[in-house]
Amino acid sequence: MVHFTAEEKAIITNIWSKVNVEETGGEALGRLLVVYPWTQRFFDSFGNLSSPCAIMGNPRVKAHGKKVLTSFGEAVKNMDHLKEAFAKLSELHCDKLHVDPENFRLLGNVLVIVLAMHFGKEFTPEVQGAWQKLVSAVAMALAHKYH
Ligand code: HEG
Repeated sequence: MVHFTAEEKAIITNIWSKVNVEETGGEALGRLLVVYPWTQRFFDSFGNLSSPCAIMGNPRVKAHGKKVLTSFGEAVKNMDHLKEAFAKLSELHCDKLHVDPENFRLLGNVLVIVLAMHFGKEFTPEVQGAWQKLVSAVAMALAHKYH
């Protein structure tokens, strides 16, 4: 079980309180699909994903990115029991959606990059470290129920 210090929790909560889940969620999912194009295979019902511009402007990518990042917000509220918080979603991604858990790590890394772009100087090495730790722990929690 990953342990977060009081300082890491404060850093994560502070940044999260300033995140626009719609904007950042869409941007993170869009960038995932652009940078790792094989991840598009899960979203073939989403319409036009033919170019970076099409992906970043696709309303269904934006909507799903918002849904994913909203759900990620549960991690911020449940840092002491991520496995329990994401158990149901882990089962869903494994049994129904068949998403390879490596994709959770990729999305987490993209999210850290998007946050760094948004927050600029405020995204100090301490902030980066705390967020990297959270996205890695969420990826582990989402992979936990895979069999
Ligand atoms: Mg997943 C659905 C959360 C990463 C592919 N994802 C969902 C849903 C949630 C969610 C809340 C809706 C579940 C429902 O309908 O009950 N996803 C979620 C989180 C993360 C994540 C929190 C990582 C932080 N998802 C993820 C990744 C992929 C993926 C990396 C694939 C590359 N998710 C995926 C697909 C669906 C969901 C294909 C179904 C989309 C649909 O058809 O509506």
